[in-house]
Amino acid sequence: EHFRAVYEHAYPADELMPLTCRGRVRGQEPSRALTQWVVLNKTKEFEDAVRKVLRDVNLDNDVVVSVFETNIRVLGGLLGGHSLAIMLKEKGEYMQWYNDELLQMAKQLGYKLLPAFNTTSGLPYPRINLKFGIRKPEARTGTETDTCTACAGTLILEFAALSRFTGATIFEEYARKALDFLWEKRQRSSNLVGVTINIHTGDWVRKDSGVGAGIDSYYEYLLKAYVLLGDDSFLERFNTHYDAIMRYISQPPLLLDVHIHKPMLNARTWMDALLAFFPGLQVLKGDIRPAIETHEMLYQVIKKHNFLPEAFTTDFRVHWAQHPLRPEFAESTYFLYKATGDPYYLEVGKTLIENLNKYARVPCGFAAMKDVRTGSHEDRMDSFFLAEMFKYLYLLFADKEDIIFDIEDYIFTTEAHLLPLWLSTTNQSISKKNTTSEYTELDDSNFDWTCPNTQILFPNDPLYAQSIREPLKNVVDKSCPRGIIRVEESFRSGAKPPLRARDFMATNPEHLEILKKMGVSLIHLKDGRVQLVQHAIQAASSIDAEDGLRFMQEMIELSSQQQKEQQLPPRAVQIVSHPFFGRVVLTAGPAQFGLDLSKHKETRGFVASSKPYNGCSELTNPEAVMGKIALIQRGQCMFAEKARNIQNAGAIGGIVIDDNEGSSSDTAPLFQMAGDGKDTDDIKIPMLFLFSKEGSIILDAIREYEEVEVLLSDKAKDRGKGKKNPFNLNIHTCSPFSSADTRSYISFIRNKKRLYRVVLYTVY
Ligand code: DMJ
Repeated sequence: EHFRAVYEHAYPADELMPLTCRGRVRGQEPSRALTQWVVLNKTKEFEDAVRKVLRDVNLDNDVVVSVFETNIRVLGGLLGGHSLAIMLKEKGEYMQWYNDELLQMAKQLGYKLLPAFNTTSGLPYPRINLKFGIRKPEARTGTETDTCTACAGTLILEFAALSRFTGATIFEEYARKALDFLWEKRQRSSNLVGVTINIHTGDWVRKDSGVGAGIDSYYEYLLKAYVLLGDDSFLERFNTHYDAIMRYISQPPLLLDVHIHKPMLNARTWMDALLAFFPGLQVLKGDIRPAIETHEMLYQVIKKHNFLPEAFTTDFRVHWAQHPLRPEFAESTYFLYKATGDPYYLEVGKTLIENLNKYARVPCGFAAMKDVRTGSHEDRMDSFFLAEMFKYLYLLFADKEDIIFDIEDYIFTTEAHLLPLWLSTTNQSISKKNTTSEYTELDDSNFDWTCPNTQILFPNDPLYAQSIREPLKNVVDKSCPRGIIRVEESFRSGAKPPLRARDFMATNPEHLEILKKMGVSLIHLKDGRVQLVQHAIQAASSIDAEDGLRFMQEMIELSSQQQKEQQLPPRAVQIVSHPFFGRVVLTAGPAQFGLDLSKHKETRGFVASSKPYNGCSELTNPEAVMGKIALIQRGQCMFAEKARNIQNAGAIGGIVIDDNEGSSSDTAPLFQMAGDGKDTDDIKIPMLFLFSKEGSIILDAIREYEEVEVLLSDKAKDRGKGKKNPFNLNIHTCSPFSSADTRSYISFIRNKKRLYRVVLYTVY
């Protein structure tokens, strides 16, 4: 149904904008959702989709694209489409007319990407112009110096497949060269790689290292390159990195970023949503226990916030509130189900589907969550939602006979396109001979479990996975990490540290001396923040170590207080009339005056534009806004003045819409509408602010449906089923301590500029 919606409302644009039911155009690239039709057993639809792509797609557009995204989404989509097209053709019923046209298109695209590799390192430039290539004036790209590790290290599957399908070896050679370079540049003592690297010098630009954003699929492609191409050197590299990941980054059930040079040092106190793919990769590696643990932790975060927030803290609070419908968790759920056969993972999948239907479904598709706390939406549905999320969820519940081919004969690319495993024996002219292995013998001690089989892994123990999950049952909601208990105990004495957190100055040498004595080290982060890490064993004495713990605890409290002060509570405008029925939720900014929606019941009403539209003088259409929620344009007078004018005209609420065309809460920070410096107690109605992009969704709705009813609230309410509001925001009281006994850390904001910027946003 939703693939059809894409074709109906968006085609030939790349993606559907699900709130406005329009196509999102970024250049006429091929449809990125080809392979799904075959997996869903919609062979006829696949055939039609291929014809459409061949008829409508033009790769010669003057558009600057990401080499990484174009590779995984477009090239991978074409190659996956080709793989399934030839499989169907061979079966003799469908695609009989097919003559490698998708492959020819893939080859054309492959050649268009090659100029990006024109660097001394062999690492590709991050962006390329599909028509003009790179570094020419009209290309508008080619001056970049850095790229991310995943950007340079996620090419080998598609590029090798292209080489092996066509016999043109250059693609595989280039992808191998980039991988060889990254391998050479790994930090030799930790065997970890950083997040970004200079493509000319090979220096690490960001020296933090995790398994999420910026690195994720580099690791995935090393292991999958081994599976697809059968080349041991990829497995050796993967295993070396994997050991390092398990030693430093994996702190079960958490996966925490560290510094490549000092891998015992955590680089952050939060995790990003992209790392949710990692349990799936661990299944492929055969390391099931930590996969079950991390997956369970992630599932509890999802149960708490309905979706995996883009980033969440070590005590499972929201760090970045958006959720662009990422598929990684569904992917890991699918692989864990395949590995364990435990029906628990079907229940997990069911919850994912229920939450998608309940919170993300909108009239034209599924909308990304702008803020999981308020339930507000963004007008986007990324192609990975169709290519990956739908596919993994479908496959999770599919029986073998539901799929018309044997999926075990294929490998999933990072975008879940399918490449056939028989490629390993085809056109292998550039495989092993170009790679030099540092190993004489392959360390495969942990590799006997490849393609996990429940019989081998946990014979006669159907409760194996459950027994690993059980101790983690309350990890998110009820239990605090162990470290905090020690601190609380030490606090019972009431003693105070020799240096109080609130007095601490990072530039005061005496303070630094005290810190050192307490075993606390201080790191200045590039973004202006300061990170404190305590190693109790580095303290001068056990008493100093205890003082250090007290100091850290104070600092944590101070930091979370500061964060709370800076946080802008977003509000929600929900369109509740036909055909939206509460399914479209827009992120809104609050006002420092008028009815506080976090304390009062929501306000519901039909909307009406005020006249004058800026609301800066007495309204000339009071009869139109009476008893309604007035729409007013930003500008020309104070927000409070607008509020008074619409209130006097009898409005029950107001929505101020930004006058800066194109502004959006996707790109601009939300702010609170300030009063006018005088007493604003006379303003009794609720006032919310929408950026222009969100505002135009309401204005468009009025144009189309005339009568538009909205709900102003602090978070989206249940969609008319009379149930309690499903968007619970649980405030967790644990502090972000590491569970390691001797280590605690905190990263806090002491950058006055940032504070000042936030203050600035709150004034009119
Ligand atoms: C996908 O495009 C790919 O899986 C990529 O490797 C990282 N994640 C996105 C979707 O979240």
